[in-house]
Amino acid sequence: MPKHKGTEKLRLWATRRLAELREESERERQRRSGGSRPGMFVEKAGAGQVVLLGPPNSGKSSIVARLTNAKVTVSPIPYTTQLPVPGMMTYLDVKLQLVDTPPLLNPDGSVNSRVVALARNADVIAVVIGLDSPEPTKDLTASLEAIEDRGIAYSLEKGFVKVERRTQGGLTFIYRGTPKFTEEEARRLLNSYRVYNAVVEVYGPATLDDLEEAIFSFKVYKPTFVIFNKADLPASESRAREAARLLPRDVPWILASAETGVGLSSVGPVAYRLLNVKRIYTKKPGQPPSPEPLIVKADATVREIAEKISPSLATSMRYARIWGKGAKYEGQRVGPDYVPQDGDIIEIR
Ligand SMILES: Nc1nc2c(ncn2[C@@H]2O[C@H](COP(=O)(O)OP(=O)(O)OP(=O)(O)O)[C@@H](O)[C@H]2O)c(=O)[nH]1
Ligand SMILES: [Mg+2]
Repeated sequence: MPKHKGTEKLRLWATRRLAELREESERERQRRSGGSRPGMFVEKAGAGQVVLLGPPNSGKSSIVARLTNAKVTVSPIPYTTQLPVPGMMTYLDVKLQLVDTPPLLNPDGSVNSRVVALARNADVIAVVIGLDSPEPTKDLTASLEAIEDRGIAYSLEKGFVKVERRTQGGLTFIYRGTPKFTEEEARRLLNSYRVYNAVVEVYGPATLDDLEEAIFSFKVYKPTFVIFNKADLPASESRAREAARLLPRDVPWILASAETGVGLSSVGPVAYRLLNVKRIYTKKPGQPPSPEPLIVKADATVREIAEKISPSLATSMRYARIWGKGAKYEGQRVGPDYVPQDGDIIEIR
């Protein structure tokens, strides 16, 4: 075992993770043997899954009820929601899945592992804070610390490393910040864990611990935003602003009220932006574009889009025509490496 001060934390994590997996397989066994307890995850639907989490009574269920057709239970009694419930909403012509969850922290202050598992599997996290709470700032800190502690990075600004293993090509470093380690130290740590081929993306002031956590997939990054709910209550805006001061710049926040509906129209656009995808409408020559967009990564090239339609199309394609914001002029002819923009129409030839 390589000697590194971060290793102890990793050991603790591995022990806890094993316990969680054991718990889950036990749950699964019970389910199979006739019980009807749903599994750990909520099956994804639409272009992206947004998991709402936070303290009890903050209004998670109320928001899901207001924005989707899901049957959720809203009540002034804390700890009302006991199981995750998904619902669908539409933003532009994109379907987003919102997931209501039980409170993140149990009554005894411990973290609800199922909620963490849901968040780990999500595409975007929305932390819901109720502005009727005596201390919204404390609630926000507690929620963010709870997920961070369990291996979910909610911001890239504080330092994060992504390690994508390859079968060849050696170690490639991509810097999106200034790490607190040298490349030599990083190589040594990677090699000590027998990682010789990988693309290593470094965000913010990442440390060697961040790198080690990435090697073991302990830490994942989930784009996160905060919904300060109950904006209809007095002094809500100044209380939200106060709490929002502790947020890194890449964690946006909105002020909303599930009661009046005010501010909730921002949920769609903010979640969509954090998903980091784009809508592409495909068409065949001489035909109108597809009514439903294809949802692809924001930086996807024409070739990657063709790949998503069919692998054979990607190999046989010669060029594409493109209409929309990403085109210099309508119907511009572009090559396979071209990167279209959100909302563009492309015809692959
Ligand atoms: N004034 C006000 N009350 C709200 C708002 N949103 C929710 N509430 C109330 O807050 C209470 C809790 O709402 P829920 O949606 O059940 O909260 P929750 O976060 O799902 O609660 P748990 O399931 O216990 O975690 C209910 O009495 C709601 O009517 C709001 O925007 N303004
Ligand atoms: Mg609820």
